[in-house]
Amino acid sequence: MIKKYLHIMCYVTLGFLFVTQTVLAESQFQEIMKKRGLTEEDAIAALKVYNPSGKHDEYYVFVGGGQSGQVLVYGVPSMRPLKYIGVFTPEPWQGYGFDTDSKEVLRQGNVRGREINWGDTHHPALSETDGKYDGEYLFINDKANTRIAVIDLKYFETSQIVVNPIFKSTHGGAFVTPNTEYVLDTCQYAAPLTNDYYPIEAYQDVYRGGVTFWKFDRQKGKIQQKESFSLEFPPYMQDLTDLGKGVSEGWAFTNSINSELYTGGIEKGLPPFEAGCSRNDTDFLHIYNWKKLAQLAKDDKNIKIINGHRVIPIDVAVKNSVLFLVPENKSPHGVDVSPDGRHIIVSGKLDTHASVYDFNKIMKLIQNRDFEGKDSYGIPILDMKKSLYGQVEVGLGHLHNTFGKEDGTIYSSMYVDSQVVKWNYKELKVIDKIGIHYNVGHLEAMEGKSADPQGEYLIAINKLAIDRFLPVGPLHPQNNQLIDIGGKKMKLLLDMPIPLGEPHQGASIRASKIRPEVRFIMGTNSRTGKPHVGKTLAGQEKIERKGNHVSIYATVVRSHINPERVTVNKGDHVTMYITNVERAQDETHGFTIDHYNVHTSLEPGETTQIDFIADIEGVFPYYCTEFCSALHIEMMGYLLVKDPNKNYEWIQ
Ligand code: K7E
Ligand code: RUQ
Ligand code: CUA
Repeated sequence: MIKKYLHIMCYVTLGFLFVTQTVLAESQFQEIMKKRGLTEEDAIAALKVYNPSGKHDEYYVFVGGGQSGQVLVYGVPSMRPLKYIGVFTPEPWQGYGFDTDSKEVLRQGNVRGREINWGDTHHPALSETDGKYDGEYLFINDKANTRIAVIDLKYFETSQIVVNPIFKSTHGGAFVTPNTEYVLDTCQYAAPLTNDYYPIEAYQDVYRGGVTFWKFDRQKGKIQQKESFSLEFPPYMQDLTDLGKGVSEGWAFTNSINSELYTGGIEKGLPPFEAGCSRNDTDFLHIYNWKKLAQLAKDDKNIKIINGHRVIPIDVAVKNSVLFLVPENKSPHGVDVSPDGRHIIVSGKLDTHASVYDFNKIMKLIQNRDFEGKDSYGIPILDMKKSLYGQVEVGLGHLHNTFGKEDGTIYSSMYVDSQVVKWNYKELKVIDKIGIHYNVGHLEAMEGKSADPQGEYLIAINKLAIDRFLPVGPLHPQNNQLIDIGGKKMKLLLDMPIPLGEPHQGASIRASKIRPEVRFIMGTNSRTGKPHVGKTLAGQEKIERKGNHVSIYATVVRSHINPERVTVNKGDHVTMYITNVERAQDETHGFTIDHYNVHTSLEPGETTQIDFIADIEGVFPYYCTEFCSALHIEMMGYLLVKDPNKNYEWIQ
């Protein structure tokens, strides 16, 4: 009995404590909200995105860094930035472009002999297995210089850059096939596929567009240029692409602008380009079978070699029934295949309607050879009405799409209306709209372009920020907005300024799918993933001279650079191999030699190489650039460069 009584007393006391605590917390909440001018809705949004110290995010998001030529990685829902990955542009912190190993990667991106030190990154694509993200690799395009880069997500570093051998402009990349057999990049502005000059009058006859299929070898983690090929398209201005999956696996879809084949000519009194290229009511969606094209490309009789690259001409593709066109509303932008592969959604920038094509209907027309006619290059054109599943009025300036978790859910960006519109492409009806700040481009629901969308959150990747942040002069940061899509109505949660460049597409992936290394196997060249030729363990440090080539095998460890003196002759070629022999997580050292424009980052276990000609005489301190211990400032040494033909007073 007494025991029971005690129990009850206990509950009463606990309950009382709980209530007083809640009241206390509530009054504290009220006070903070009042002080900061927050509404209840703001406070709920804050709770949804806040990570206390040490708590990790649920998703990674990779966004193209636009004109920075880099990739930005941040976490969702906190929107905290995690990394800039140097891709097409030197990135000094990571030593990218300042040590020999990374320069080798960056210089793979030389275009026609020219060193290029920037890029315009638009569309990151995650590697896929059965259309689902597997977290192994990331690919990204450079619109400005027709390149694709491979990023190894073991290290979050760029491991390869390839340059398009035939196109002079690309935009529709990177997009991957459902098992990452190929990375696609489509042409944008047509030009001769050879590197020769042809006047603009040769546009219809000689200028061409197309799509490049970069063969990816997952084991090697590299694009295999020799096994890659392209398909030639007419000189319509190709834009974005998506790959079929599920029922449509094997097919790919690329939309285009300028079915008029207009080339402009204001100087001749013709209408400006943008007016001339949008006179027709429709443009063309290209439909092609990449699996069959890959077979065709293996046989020499189906291809022509242009700039050493295998190209399937339009007529070969037509003869083999692997290339078709279907009209689409004029000047489209995004094309997106539904998670099950059955529906193909085309955004019409100049039309308030989104078009939903039915893959089954398209296949039926192709099987029955039920064509409306041919374009001037002989490509069969399917009837638009017969190919459509339906159309929905979504709004103005429809650019891009991403898919939600529930069946048929799709989110579309309205650039002109500054809205994200949630609608159902199966039921063909609009469900919800939310205002965006401002002028949204791409948008990304979690894993929203994979075969297995996760819903939960959506990021609106906006073109204008205007008044959203503290002003920093006329060039505003970009604004990525996080939206809660877990409930019935979309709710805006958070704005994130991006001060790097204009992100276009984002690619998101559940955090548990990415398993990066925290250290390298001792002596690894991070750019190749293989043991570095200059791997040096503690006790193996040495300086070797062969003629005028001096090789230094160095180690760094808290708080010492070994060797701490290096004397060379003016004009010597110096190769310095440095190994960070630390095992502790995050014990990174940096290394630079003053005035020699070299820098490298050495993460635990990594070996990097620096090369330079010691062409300036004098005394050059070198030091560790990363605050690594209480004796970090002491982590230094000297490079001494002397002229062998001079007599120095101080030498005895
Ligand atoms: Cu719309 Cu390059 Cu995908 Cu930008 S593109 S927004
Ligand atoms: S040293 S802690 Cu320049 Cu003060 Cu960095
Ligand atoms: Cu090593 Cu500072």
